[in-house]
Amino acid sequence: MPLYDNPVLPGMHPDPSVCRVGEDYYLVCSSFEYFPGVPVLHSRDLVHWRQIGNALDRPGQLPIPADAAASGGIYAPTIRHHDGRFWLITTNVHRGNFVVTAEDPAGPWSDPVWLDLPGIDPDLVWDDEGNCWCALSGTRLARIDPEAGTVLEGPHPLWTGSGLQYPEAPHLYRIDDWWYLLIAEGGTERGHGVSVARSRDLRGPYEPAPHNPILSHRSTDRPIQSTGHADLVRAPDGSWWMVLLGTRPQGHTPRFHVLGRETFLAPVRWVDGWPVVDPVAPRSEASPGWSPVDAPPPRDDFDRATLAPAWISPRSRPEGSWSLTERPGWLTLHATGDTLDRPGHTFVGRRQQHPDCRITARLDPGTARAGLSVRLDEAHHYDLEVADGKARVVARIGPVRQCVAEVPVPAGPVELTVDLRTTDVLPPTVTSAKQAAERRPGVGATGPDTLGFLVTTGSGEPVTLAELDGRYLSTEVATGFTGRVVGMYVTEGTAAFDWYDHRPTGGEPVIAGG
Ligand code: 6LW
Repeated sequence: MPLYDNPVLPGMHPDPSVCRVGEDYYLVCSSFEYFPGVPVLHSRDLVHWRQIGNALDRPGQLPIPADAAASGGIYAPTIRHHDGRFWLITTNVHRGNFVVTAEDPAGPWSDPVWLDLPGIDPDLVWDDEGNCWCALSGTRLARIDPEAGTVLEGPHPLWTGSGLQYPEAPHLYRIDDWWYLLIAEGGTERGHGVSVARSRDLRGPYEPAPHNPILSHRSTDRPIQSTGHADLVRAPDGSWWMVLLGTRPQGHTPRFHVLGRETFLAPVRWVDGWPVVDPVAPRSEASPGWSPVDAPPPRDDFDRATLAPAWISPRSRPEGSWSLTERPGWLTLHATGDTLDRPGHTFVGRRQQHPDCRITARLDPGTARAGLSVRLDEAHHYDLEVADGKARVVARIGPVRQCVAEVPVPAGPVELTVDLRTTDVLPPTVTSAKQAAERRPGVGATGPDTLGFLVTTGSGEPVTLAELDGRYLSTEVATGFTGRVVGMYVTEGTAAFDWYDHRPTGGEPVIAGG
């Protein structure tokens, strides 16, 4: 049997939900303040995924206030296929829960049908009589009309879990005359876990599994942490699988995760009528449906008429702020705000997907101020930018904004590179010459990674401007639900990007004990 590597969706892909139609799986996850929202991915084997669209790709589907805080926006969708249609329910934390539907999961998806039903993490399920039910965090259950957006009954309390904090992320499944209720508990940090209960009656009462949580990596030294917020799916061969979120913290205690919460895959077996999941391994045996897909090319040349679905922008991407036709073969960006420190700027980026990777963009700055930024949010980003004949690195960490390096550059296109390398995470006290010799170069040897910023002009060699400690662009420092996004931006005038190239450079990340 082939082996697969976890995470199956690296980079910020939290709160995964999956459904199967025939041989095809479709997965969605949270997108928070980013536009377009709710990435939709397709796979034939649950291992190899390709993004086929975004469910919320029209501004009218995704009302996010222009000044919304980071980690607002869209939380925790559920995707299901019912009656020949795809149904997706999710929460816009500024407005409430809503349903969108599609014939084709690649889109277009409908406009939202809003529900007057407070709470997060909505689930959708249909009972044997065709009634539609929505479970929510808490957990609670309401009968709804998903086409009209009306609540017909409830919400009733359902199950409060095994006693850990935040019983949330409910999903209900009809399996062998039982209703199974899968939830997350313990909070989305290191205490996260998955618990399950079952009932003959959808409304309950629910009987907890004898061994809850059925999955948690809390208090272990496993490289994958925070495992929780799961969804179950049955493969065509009858095997069961769980998609779930987890993190890969790096560095010395308290350890830092920088890619956000990622999507992992775990096999599920049934013992005495309960799902059993082993701890999530970095590498496991795949399902029989093994079906690799071509990885997307590492370089986007901006030669197509539309932006690939992986490109995201904080809060909105207004018409007129970007163009692929103004200068064919280039992505032209027009400034909408004068700083990355506040919402409202022009930024087009992608999730950082590998702990060790190198990202380069070719920029024609013209007379603009433009560059490449690695961001967690408006208060946590490192920028490599060109303006006024100079390239500079600017670090924004909390209340501090500092230019840390500056070099003159000739007029004309430049290549901007961010080289992200996981750092040596030996304990701060080096106890042997061997340990000292093994220590890899880099500042912040106890942080998760080091970010090198390089500029290349003409046919010259790359010049390193700065090497910065990655811990300040981690969730542990910035707080929130998102991971790093690396993107092109302009904060003054108009600039054009010829291509953007991102490729993994490392082997397995170096993992330290706490
Ligand atoms: C989501 C909740 C959670 O709504 O984090 O890990 C929240 N689980 O279920 C945001 O992603």
